[in-house]
Amino acid sequence: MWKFGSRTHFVKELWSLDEGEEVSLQGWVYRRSELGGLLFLRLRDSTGAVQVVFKEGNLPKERVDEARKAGIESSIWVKGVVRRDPRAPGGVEVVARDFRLIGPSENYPIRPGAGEEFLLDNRHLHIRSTYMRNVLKVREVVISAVDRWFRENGFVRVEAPTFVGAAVEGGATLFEVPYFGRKAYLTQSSQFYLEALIFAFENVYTIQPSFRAEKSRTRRHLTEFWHAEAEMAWADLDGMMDVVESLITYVTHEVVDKASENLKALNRKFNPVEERFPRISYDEAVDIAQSKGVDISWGDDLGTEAERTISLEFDVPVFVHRYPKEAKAFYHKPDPNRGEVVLCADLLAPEGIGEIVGGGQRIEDLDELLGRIREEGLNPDDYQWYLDLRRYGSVPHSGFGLGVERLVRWITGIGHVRDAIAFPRTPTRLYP
Ligand code: NSS
Repeated sequence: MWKFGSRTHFVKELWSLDEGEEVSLQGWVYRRSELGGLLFLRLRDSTGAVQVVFKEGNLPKERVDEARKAGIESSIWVKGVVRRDPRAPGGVEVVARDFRLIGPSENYPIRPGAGEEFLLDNRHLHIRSTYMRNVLKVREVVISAVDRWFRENGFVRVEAPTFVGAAVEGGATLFEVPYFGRKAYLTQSSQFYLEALIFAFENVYTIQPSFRAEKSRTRRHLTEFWHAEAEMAWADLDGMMDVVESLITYVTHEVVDKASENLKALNRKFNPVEERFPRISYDEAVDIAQSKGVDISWGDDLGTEAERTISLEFDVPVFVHRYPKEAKAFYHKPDPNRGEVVLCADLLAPEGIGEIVGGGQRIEDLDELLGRIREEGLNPDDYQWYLDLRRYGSVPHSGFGLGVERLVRWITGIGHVRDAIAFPRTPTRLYP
């Protein structure tokens, strides 16, 4: 005897069952139609969707009537038998023998053709869509792969605070929060805390949100994004690029291994990348951008347009290293062979995506760091603990930050980083 509310199978398991086998399923109504006296409900669970056919005679009339009332996104329980039918999507359907409407849903607001803003206002519902579920599944595989790569390569996972007292990446994008009569900020990057933690663990990483008050409305900026950051004692710029290269290579292989169905459903043809990635200097990058007509002069940071242009020149990720000192934050170590540039590197993803990783070698000398803090007009008092790291056993060290949503955007081929996160935060979006 069946027990109401129990589930014997997930949808994805149906395809390996024999014709006539009895199953109980739970899920949501994904599509519905009626044809020639037959009711068809497509039931979706977390593993897939299957067509369920209701025919009077196979189950009591009141159960069929109950099923008729099940609107799109109602939650339902069905018992039935597996039937192979070439006319059913995927070649398998379930012939209903019993039914319960568990949570009704009437006039589900999301319909085909809904506009972008409407979908964002209804993100709490839209995450159920095939599109969002596929993108978010790729995201989950990406985050797990990043975590696994670090753990398997000798990094210790750590966490840093969200409330902080001073800027890492420049004051212009700081979110200010009242803090018991003082000002606090939301962290822009966990880098400085990771720099402190290398003295305990040498190689550390974290995966947590960073916040930027970016007013620019672009396809690659969120005000809250997930940041995978790493810091390594004794590593130089080349060592840092080697790590980024292995990490990204691994993640792309994992996604193709574990989420190929999701990429296919997104119509995305994506091939895993192989080490090594080209490494070009900022000077070369500016030459390329200028030769393609981008308005940029030596000394400017590479903007969206320059990055797009450069990344379109390569069909693999490319490192751009040694930017002018003025274009980068104060903590970057100047190149000893060429004082006007710093030992940093950004990784640009192909297809016009642009920067997905930023990092480099840090200044390890106390006086040099103090000098740079003063040069940038910052207050050394705000950075005393950070300066202490140079007072007590300083070491050469390097690290980087990877924007999770930007990486997911590239891998999935979606048009905007906001779809790479379930509940995006942008200057105009705080709901849902
Ligand atoms: O500003 S970064 O280039 N670098 C840092 O924050 C360093 N302190 C990281 C470190 O060395 N530990 O940001 C790093 C990455 C960047 O390449 C993007 O992929 C991502 O963080 N990022 C963003 N993603 C989405 N939205 C916004 N606003 C954003 N800003 C940076």
